[in-house]
Amino acid sequence: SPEVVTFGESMALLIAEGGKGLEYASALSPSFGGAESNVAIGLARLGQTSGWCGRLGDDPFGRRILKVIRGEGVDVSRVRLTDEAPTGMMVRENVAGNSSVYYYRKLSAASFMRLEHLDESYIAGAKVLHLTGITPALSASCVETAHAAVDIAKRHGVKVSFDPNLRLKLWSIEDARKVLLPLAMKADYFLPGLDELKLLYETDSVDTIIGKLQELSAISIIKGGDDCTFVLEQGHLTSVPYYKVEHVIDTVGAGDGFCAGFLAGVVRGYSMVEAVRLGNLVGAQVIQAVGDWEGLPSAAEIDRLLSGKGHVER
Ligand code: KDG
Repeated sequence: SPEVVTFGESMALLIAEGGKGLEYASALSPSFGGAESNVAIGLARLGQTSGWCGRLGDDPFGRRILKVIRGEGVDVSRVRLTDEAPTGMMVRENVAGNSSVYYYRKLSAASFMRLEHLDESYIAGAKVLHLTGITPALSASCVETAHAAVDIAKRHGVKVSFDPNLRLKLWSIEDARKVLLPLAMKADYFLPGLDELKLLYETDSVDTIIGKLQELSAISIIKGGDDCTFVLEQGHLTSVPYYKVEHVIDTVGAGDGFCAGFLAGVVRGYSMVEAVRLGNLVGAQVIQAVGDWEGLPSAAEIDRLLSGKGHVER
């Protein structure tokens, strides 16, 4: 099995061109996205082995997505193209720096994921299972599948990494809390954003949030601070500063890039602070490119950045 196994929904993505709103755009450019496949691609680019499991419709978008993810070096041997339902889709516009997404993913192929689609030995052979809170937002069978995957991982001593990735266009905060908090309880690494924590724990008080996180057995990595990521490990809170970015182009996918860098650090045996530092560096690269995963850096790019040589001029 690959070092990191993840599963979830990847969808066709159509982006309105020219900074126009979708009502007026004259062209949409095709890509795809999906938080978990973004993480898997990020890991592969960093030189780690990763596997993305999921279901796509046996349609042109599904085939296209599968080919690209495979081309990125992610193991897709557990992905199925199915006639059951179509590949989900999302459409995005970015007007004056504000990005909005519209989902067309109800009853998509991924929403029909079920227990029997999980390969126990594949998960059991990994070092880390990574999942996000988007998958259980898709359907009741996806909630069950997410718990089953986590239970398999725990049975086999595989670490569980969980990013709540709260998507309020998919479910209400009340429904999300009921599902996401129990999953967080089972995680070894919990990777929420500060805004998500405020919503999940219904408080703006950072002290209250830290108190709640201390009740979990997980190490919590809190993304989205003003200028740093926080690590909460055995009652100790450490802040790891962000890298400076001159031009932010597109922030979507930054969290997934962070997770990829962090998990690369975990499987390499880095300390939590070192792993978070790599996560911060990867996240900083993603926001300097358009798209959810296109800006994910390779291991060579990371080496170049860390050695201070900057980017390659051609
Ligand atoms: O984190 C980026 C993802 O949100 C994006 O790629 C799409 O998975 C996605 C979703 O469900 O919004």
